[in-house]
Amino acid sequence: MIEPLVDVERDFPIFNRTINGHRLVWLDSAATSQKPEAVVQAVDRFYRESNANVLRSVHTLADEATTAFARAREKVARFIGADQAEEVIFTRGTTESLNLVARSFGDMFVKEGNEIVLSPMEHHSNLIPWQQLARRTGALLKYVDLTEDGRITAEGLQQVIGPQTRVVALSKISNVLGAINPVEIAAEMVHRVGGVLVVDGAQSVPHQPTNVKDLGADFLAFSGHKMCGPTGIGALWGRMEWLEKMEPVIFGGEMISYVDRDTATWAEVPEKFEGGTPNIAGAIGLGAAVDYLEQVGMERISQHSQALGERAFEVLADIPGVSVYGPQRPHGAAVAFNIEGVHPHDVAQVFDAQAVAIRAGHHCAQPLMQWLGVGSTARASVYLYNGDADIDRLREAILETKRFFRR
Ligand code: 7TS
Repeated sequence: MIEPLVDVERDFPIFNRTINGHRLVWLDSAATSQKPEAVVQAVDRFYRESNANVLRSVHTLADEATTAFARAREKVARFIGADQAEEVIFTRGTTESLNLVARSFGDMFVKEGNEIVLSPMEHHSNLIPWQQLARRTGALLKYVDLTEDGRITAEGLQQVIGPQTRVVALSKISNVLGAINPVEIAAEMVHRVGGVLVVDGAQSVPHQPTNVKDLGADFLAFSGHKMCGPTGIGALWGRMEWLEKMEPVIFGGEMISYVDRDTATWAEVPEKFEGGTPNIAGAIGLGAAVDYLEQVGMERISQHSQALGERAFEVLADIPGVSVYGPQRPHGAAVAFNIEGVHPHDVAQVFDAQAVAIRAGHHCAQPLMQWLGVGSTARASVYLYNGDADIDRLREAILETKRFFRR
């Protein structure tokens, strides 16, 4: 039996409600995770007790807010194995982080004729910023071939990484296929030719222990809301040697050193990249989420997500008329599937009547849908509050859907 890793009703207020008369089964954590009481309270407490802007004023509340904001950055840095807290830039999330790298690093260091290596399983937020960079610079996009079951291999990477490669941008874990990608191998290859590795950690940072040095990444992007934190906060980690060289992309308050009528100079990293009032409460909430995940233990979460993802894969693959996508093992927390003859949106709707929340659609990965040869899929995704009982409910929901559409 795989049990949830936490006391679900005590830690997560949302699981105390029912939907359509049933206990909620949240199988949509790849879209966003539910929030523990500790995170809700940290945000609430900030607004009730310490609300002030950061880095600006000298009064007591400003000092408290600034200290709490700085502590949140330190927690996030430690959580991903960064050498210095300053290497963590707070952003709105993965999308903004990846746009920042493509705009800033990309416009400075990627030239006409250079190559940007991607995979067909990337989320649109790790595709379109690179497409746009290619259009601005005349660089070329190259895609690594996937194996039949949707894996990236060293051989595949070898074929596309070459002397012109400046950027390799890959997700560590796919939000659709549940594939766990060998980005560490890509790091070695791209560094040999003088390029950088950008890792989209949106689905991996919530589920695995992360150490940016072990990944070999130059940049790592992730979102707070998929790891028990609030929405609207995330981070870009980058190697300081790059961040120091890079130009900001948002100009305004708090990102400058000196301004006169015609010119301006920039503040140090990370403030240089954080123009404007940041999401202070969000950052503090993300710090609380990091504390919560560390209390449970990232190693345990990793084993749990993978075991439950693989269990879901097996259970679904066993049901006649159900196709499951991606590698069987190892398989991450997201499992995409289709029921023969039923549109994924109809699947999700029948599921909702039973309070089983899944996502249906292209999952912001249309090139992957094209690769799979489908228009869309249903997707169940698990996290630390799910267990076998939820997979049973998933199975029942599929059987019910099949009965419903046979009628
Ligand atoms: N990269 C990956 C791999 C993702 O799964 C997502 C969000 C993003 C980037 C973008 O993250 P954001 O926080 O900036 O939006 N993925 C999903 C999903 O699978 N369903 O909804 C959002």
